[in-house]
Amino acid sequence: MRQGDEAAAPLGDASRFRFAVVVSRFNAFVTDRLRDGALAALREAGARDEAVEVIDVPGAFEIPQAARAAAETGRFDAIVCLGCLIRGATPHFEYIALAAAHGITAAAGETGIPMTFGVLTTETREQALERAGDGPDNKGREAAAAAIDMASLFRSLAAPSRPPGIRA
Ligand code: INI
Repeated sequence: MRQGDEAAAPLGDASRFRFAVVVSRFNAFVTDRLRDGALAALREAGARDEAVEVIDVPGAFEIPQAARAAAETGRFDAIVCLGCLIRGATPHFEYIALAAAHGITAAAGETGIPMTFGVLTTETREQALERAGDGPDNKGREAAAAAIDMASLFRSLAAPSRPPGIRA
């Protein structure tokens, strides 16, 4: 079974965590839908409304800067990064896509706050919209689900005593 064929994986418990959702306004006809998918997943997983903060940035290039600044506040357990690059309309597609991916990776590594990647890179508008629909394949939802899992993992890794044995 390929990823994306199955029904939505069950969401973890988000009730004990705080999240930032960093959203690029560029291609907002897609990123609004990614944001809505992410917020719906967090709510469904039990996150309190006051524990979720949406941070808008102009474009995907600015996502890592805002994600890093959010992480440095110490207010968040995980950060969901959402954006959309469409190759046909973007001569410097590769530069921005790489800057976003590398920047988010570096920001997560250097701040110690998990960040998840919901930045679409597609050839066409249609492909982007397919990944931002109402169903389980919404990439904003997927990024939120990963953020819940990572927040939970980091909380358990930070716990002073952990039972011995192999973790799945
Ligand atoms: N930003 C995006 O998020 N997606 C795009 O497709 C895009 N295009 O087409 O250029 C884009 N550009 C803006 C960029 O991210 C910065 O906001 C801009 O260069 C200012 O720093």
